[in-house]
Amino acid sequence: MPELPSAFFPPTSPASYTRTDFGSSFQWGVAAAAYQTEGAWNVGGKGPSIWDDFVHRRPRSVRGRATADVACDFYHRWPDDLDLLRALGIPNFRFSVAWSRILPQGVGAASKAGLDFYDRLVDGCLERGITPWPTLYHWDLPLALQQRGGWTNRSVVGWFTDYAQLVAARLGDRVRHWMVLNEPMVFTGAGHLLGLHAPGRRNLGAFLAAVHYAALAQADGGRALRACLPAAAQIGTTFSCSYLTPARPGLPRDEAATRRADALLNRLFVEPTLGLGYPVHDAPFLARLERYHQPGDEARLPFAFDFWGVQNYTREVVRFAPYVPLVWARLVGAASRRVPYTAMGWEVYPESLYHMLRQFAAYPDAPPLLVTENGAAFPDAMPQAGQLPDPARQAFLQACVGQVLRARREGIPVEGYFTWSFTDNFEWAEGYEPRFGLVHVDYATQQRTVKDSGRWYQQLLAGVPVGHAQAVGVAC
Ligand code: GCO
Repeated sequence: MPELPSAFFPPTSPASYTRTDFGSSFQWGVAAAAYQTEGAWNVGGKGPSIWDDFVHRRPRSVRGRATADVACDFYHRWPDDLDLLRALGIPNFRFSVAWSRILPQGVGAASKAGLDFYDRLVDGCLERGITPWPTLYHWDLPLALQQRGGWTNRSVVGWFTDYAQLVAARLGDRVRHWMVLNEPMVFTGAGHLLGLHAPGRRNLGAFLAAVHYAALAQADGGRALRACLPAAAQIGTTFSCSYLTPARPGLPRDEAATRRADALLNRLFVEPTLGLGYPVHDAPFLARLERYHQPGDEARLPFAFDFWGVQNYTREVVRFAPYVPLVWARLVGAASRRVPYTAMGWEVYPESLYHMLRQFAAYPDAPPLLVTENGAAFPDAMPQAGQLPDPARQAFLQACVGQVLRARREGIPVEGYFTWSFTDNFEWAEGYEPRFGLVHVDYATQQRTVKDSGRWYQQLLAGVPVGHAQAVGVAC
């Protein structure tokens, strides 16, 4: 067995642990998303989404001119993939519902085939003893709604809540755990300010409008679900976050830049749900969000979620930047070039997860936390004879899960951990090159091969102690 890279293990990560250390009610799972895995982009009456449009109309925006027209073909292969989940002993599966598969025009008549697909997927999970955790919006807005302004049109809030209720009415008798939005900071920022993701806009006004309407949709979406789901339903939403540290600690300009970046990247969508409003105090340009407010909005932004999904991959180092307007800050990467990086160019920094759990848990009214995404892309070899050693990913997960245990031991209410991702999949503007999966996908044949990191997870879930030094390699 290849040795696990020791550079990945901060001294604060326990050297080994077992599933029992987390308690019997801790939720273990894997996460995935519709556009990244399903394929079948125009099958079964599905309408196009902004991502279908983005990859086809602006192919150079995606590495390798890749599309997710087929992706992992999960739409057709889900029974086999769920069988594999069960074989690995993974009890919870987070996936997303593609809005335009259910409502090809975003609003109006629902597609029977689309609703049936998710109905079968939920039943397929339950039949195998796997708990389904759907997310309602993982970035694939129906194109028909984009043509009406998408997230920059205030009507999107009502379009979204109608869609949420439609899904809840169909699946709510069997699905107990729900997530409203996936990482609103990313789809508003990368999609409307940076132009890196669909719908490819680079416009401050569009970004601010999208932020405010997404924050309203987040809370109204929660209320819409609450209104039509059984009382036992758990309603959450997810937030992207990175632990931020100043490039030059102690230098007031960098410290202030770090606070502004924190307000924007980590707090923007969290604090409105608690009734704290937007973090304008630390990022004054956010006062411009008021332009999009209407009377009554203040009261609509809070919603008492049953849990928050914390999604963390790395930390960021922040430096004062006099030429970056509004936020006057930029992310500069770790000072030392000798620290390890993932294939996404993200610093390997497992303690980031612990720090973000602490930061979120520190809000007086914070609900319980679940890590709904965490993982890493590293270059993988091709599988040989059904095996694929991926010591870097395994080490990263070992260290990050250790940081979750560290948080729990300090009394931070973190109640679950979902790895991103079950299989390799379409990584947005990065195409298929970064591979995050516990399971390798050969895109030419759709063959799945469990990586050593997947076997490591299987062992952990089977109750076997896992540690820095432990070798893995049990067949499933
Ligand atoms: C996100 C998304 C996922 C990504 C993952 C790796 O966090 O960006 O939820 O869709 O694929 O995070 O970048």
